[in-house]
Amino acid sequence: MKKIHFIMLAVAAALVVCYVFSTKNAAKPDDQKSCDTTATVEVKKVILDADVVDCFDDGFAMLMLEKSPKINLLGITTVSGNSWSREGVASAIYQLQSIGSNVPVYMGESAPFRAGRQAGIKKELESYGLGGDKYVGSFSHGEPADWKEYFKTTYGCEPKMDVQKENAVDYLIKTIHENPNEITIVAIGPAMNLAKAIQKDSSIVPLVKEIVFMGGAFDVDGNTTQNAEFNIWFDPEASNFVVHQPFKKQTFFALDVCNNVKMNKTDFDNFHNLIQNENIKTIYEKNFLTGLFNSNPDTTWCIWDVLAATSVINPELVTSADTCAVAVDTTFGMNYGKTIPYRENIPADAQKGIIVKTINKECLWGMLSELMKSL
Ligand SMILES: [Ca+2]
Repeated sequence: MKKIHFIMLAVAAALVVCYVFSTKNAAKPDDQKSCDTTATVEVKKVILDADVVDCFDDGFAMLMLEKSPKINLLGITTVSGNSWSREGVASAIYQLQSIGSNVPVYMGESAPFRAGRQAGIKKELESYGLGGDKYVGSFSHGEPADWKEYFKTTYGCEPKMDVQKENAVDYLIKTIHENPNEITIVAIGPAMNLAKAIQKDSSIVPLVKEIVFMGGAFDVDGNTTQNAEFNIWFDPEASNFVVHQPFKKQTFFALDVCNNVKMNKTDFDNFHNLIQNENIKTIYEKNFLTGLFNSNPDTTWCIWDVLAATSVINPELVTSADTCAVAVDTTFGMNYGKTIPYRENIPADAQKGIIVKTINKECLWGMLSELMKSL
């Protein structure tokens, strides 16, 4: 009898496994068919650490990871950068609930490590910026006192889910320990959450499978100051601390590759036509890119974070990369936030980083089109 019970139990378990597997794959279309030759689907566990905004570029990076059958998106941790951390919570929750997702959202760090940064930002840019009134992300305005009020004001409705009670730093530590050597961190905002988590518990570093950054400008000019890219510039101290950690693998989608993958008005309009989801379509239309392309149809725009997300989903997207030791200049001045590639005379404490140089653009645009259709 016991043997029969065991066989019945085993058959039932196998059926459940088959059902779960087939349901997951049936629910999510194969969004990389055109450029994916991998026969076996390895489902990666991912935490997305982001300064979330609606649509391009963080928003679509998040939606791509959520929709991909190759990714198990465990959670979103918000951090200030493009948006304040509280604004990012609202944006993430709105976009996720719009596609029927309940991926949990954890509120993260607001302030960069250097005290008084926001108060002195005007003077800083006058001294070290590119000239004129340049983009400073959330430094341009005050942080809302309450994410729910911001949500209601911004989207005109109530959020369908709450932010998690646990903060982003503790969530990162707990989840990495619970999934040793399995977590890929996709870090597409400033590095405060990661730096704080490592400061609190450095034993998580060797347990991370891989960390993938959108950030830096290694062998090209910056986009916020002459030498610094925005994500790194927002908190150079946090970034420098994080890139010096002995991760198994750290990969950078820096301006070196992002500058060469630009969206034009035709791309933007094509994506607009593909989106069926009304909520996503509305925020897509409200995105500043609509005004930008309408006023200047010949302009082009980078899609930074989307490169990191698509390449985590499909690593074959990367067609060339350079490996060298990396660091961030934390000297307050012209080079504050500059990412440094060391190819000789390498400092003893510097870690290796993979700096992506080129990607398969055709494949990337195909993945984006598939995402728009699937929303
Ligand atoms: Ca970002």
